[in-house]
Amino acid sequence: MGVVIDDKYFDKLAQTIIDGAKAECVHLIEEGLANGMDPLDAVEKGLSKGITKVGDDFGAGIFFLPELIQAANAMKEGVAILDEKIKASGKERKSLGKIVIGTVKGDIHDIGKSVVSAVLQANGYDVVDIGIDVPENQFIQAVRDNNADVLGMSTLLTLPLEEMGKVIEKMKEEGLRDKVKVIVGGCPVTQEFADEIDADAVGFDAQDAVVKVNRLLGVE
Ligand code: B1M
Repeated sequence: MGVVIDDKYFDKLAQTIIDGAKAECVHLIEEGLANGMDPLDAVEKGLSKGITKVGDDFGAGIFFLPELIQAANAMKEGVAILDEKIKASGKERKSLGKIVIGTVKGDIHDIGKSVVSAVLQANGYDVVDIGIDVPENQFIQAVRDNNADVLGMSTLLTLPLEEMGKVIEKMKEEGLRDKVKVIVGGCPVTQEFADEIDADAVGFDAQDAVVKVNRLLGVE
């Protein structure tokens, strides 16, 4: 009998992240994909649920840094396989626009940003992912070098939030702000904060990022 991809299957996937069980995580992903599992569902209904629980337990002092790192390693390995599938699921078509994306200076979280990159790519955008801990000048340089339509900035940490505002101010000084749309995202980013720093949009998850970018660029 074939494997059934249902909520129970996604719960099992989530549990591999909580357990930091990389090999089991990869096994379940490969088995799921072979049985028709949607790769974005696997991220959102499976892996993300697991890592959110780990994050909550870490915040509550139940889990410590070694467990967080082990869970993140399992998550990263799983997401890498799924990102490739998500990108490949995009239909071949003319690029809808160019997006430079990165995680701001002071922050090394890259999983969410990578998922957002993959989903934007699958939806027809040309994405230049410039990585993590990206300083202001590197964002500006990448926007210029790539003639970007949109700049995307991510952070999961409260302290580096101010970096997003600094990049936007720099864009204004360099005469880039009117030419390039800006979307920000990550768990501490709110609509109020986006308005405050003069960003054009906030993405609350990967699919929402696509909706917002489509809207910013007038894509139907
Ligand atoms: Co860190 N961490 N972490 N961590 N970590 C959080 C963010 C935290 C909330 C955990 C907690 O305390 N409960 C907390 C932040 C507290 C705060 O500042 N408010 C925290 C902390 C404190 C830290 C350290 C400081 C811990 C320490 O060293 N003492 C340290 C930071 C070091 C640094 O960056 N300078 C640290 C380190 C790490 C690891 C390296 C172990 C690992 C990251 C591994 C990696 O990325 N390669 C890690 C992890 C895994 C987490 C949690 C558990 C999960 C993050 C994740 O990958 N989520 C996280 C708790 C949590 O989020 N619940 C936590 C899954 C991912 C798919 O979702 O990233 O939210 P997410 O992305 C989503 C949306 O936010 C949105 O779409 C994505 C897809 O749906 N989105 C965008 C994100 N960016 C977007 C951009 C957009 C649009 C949408 O447009 C451009």
